Amino acid sequence: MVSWRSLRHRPYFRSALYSIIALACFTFVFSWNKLRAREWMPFPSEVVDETPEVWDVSPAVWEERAEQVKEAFQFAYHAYERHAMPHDELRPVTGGYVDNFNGWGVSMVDGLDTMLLMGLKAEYSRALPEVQKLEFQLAEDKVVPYFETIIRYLGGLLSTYALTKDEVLLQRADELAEKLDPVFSTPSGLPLFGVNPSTGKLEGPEVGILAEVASLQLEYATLAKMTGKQKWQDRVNSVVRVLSQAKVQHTGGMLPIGLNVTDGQPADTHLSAGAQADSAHEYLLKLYLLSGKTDKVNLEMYLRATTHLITNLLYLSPNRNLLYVTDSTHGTPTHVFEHLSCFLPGLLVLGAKTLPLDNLESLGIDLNELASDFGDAGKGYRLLSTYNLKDLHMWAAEGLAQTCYLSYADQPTGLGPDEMQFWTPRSEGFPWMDIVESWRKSGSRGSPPGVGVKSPVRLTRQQRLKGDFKPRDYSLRKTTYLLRPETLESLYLMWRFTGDVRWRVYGWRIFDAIERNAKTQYGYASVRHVEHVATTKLDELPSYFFAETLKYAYLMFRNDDPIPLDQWVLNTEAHPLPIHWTREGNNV
Ligand code: DMJ
Repeated sequence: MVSWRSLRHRPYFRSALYSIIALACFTFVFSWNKLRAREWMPFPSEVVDETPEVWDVSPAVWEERAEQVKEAFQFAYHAYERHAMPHDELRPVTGGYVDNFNGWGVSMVDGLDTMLLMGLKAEYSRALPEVQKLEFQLAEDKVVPYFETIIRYLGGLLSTYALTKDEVLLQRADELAEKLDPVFSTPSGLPLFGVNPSTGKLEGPEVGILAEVASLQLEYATLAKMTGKQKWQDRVNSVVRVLSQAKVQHTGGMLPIGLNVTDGQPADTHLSAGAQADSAHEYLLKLYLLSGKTDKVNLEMYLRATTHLITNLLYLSPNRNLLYVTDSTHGTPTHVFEHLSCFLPGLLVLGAKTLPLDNLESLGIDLNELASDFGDAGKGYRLLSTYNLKDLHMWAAEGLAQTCYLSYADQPTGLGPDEMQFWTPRSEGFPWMDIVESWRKSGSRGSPPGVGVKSPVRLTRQQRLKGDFKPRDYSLRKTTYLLRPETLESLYLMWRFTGDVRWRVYGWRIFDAIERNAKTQYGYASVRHVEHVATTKLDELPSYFFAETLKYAYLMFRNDDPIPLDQWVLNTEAHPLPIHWTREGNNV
């Protein structure tokens, strides 16, 4: 046996021991520095510089930025083609794939129109034969999630058909709608959660989710126009009829999240602009626009939803006066602000710039009459009818877009969290309209409350460790950045409609933060914690990154406007659908 005493005097053993100690010291110092870097990494200087000169860059620079977005698309999409196609999504950390939306190649179909807008003809030509092969089959024990399939697959096929007139796209769209059609076999005509396209087996609860049962109308109205089939328009009409007959007096005219698919009536009082509700509100305005501004039923529902939302779900934070939108149950707000809700400023600016909100009489609409049988729940309508509604919607859009941007700029990574919990020193919070009212009564001096340029606030390491969120007015409820598009979507719409370069610059900073913090060997990945600069990447690259996130960034930085918003309506997955459909027009 060799003893420790004899071993430690042997020269080779000593050098091995010294090497191990050196290696351990190095590893310790390296990890310590990495840990410290997590907290102390300096902010990129551009994030804090708010001087107009920084905003004022030449058109050539914007063109170059659009090119960078296109390169980002190519980088990730080529990796998807190499490692994941024809499966659904690429795993951007390991280079694997996942089938989470039926296994029909959702990233490809969701990304088709973005390729075309970016002029990526080679990628499009490689994708088209794959579309040709689609059969929409599924194992017998599974069901297609109807809503996600409509907004991603059907939306993607229809918009791409509108841009190219490649017949195979319309054929596939029509086949897909046929295979999913059994979902409408409910007494109300609202769709069920899912169906097996081969067997017709249905699945879904009695109480459906608002966003899932009421976000198909744009796609089906377009399919009806393109195929000439009345059947698809009938599907739209049933859903619109149910929504317009739902008893919403107790919820101030806003549809709650739970809708019973048998009788079409509200099943709860949970009101939200975020998860499970978002696109249902969005489609009310967009259906009016898609109809060439003739469909008054949807317009009136939009006015009701936004009136209740503005008077009951918008709040100001106590220190920074950040405007945010929250959800509520039985009228009690949670003060949670979701990334998903950041589509709302974009929707409000779209409405404010396309509707005669300051002259609703020209359309024969009286805001008060929309709530004539609401009793006390109608008081918000009476208040808003004393305002210039166009101004009010614009203020809300501007304040919310600023908060959505700050939710990114406040973080060391420059990426925004999935959910924030706003802090309020009194349980009822600070309803925005109360403060707007006081501001008006005291002479409307300065910017309206919550509106205007605000600086980011970074917590110190000490504050973060202590959980002291008061300087920022919120804590992070979900720390992930899931490559979501909503903030870029709103910044794009704010920029297109106001021409204020500030929104475009904010968009550029967000894209830059994605580039710096979410890029992997194979593409871009969701990020686990937006406060950790040495980011931990999650092995997921959702298809909406191709359909929406990169599309909005690209359209915002391009100097021309290939999708003019008086001719196109974007579905909730950013697929452009033509307002005036002709087989001959609309090509890019
Ligand atoms: C997208 O799939 C759609 O925008 C949908 O309406 C909700 N959000 C996701 C992306 O965050």
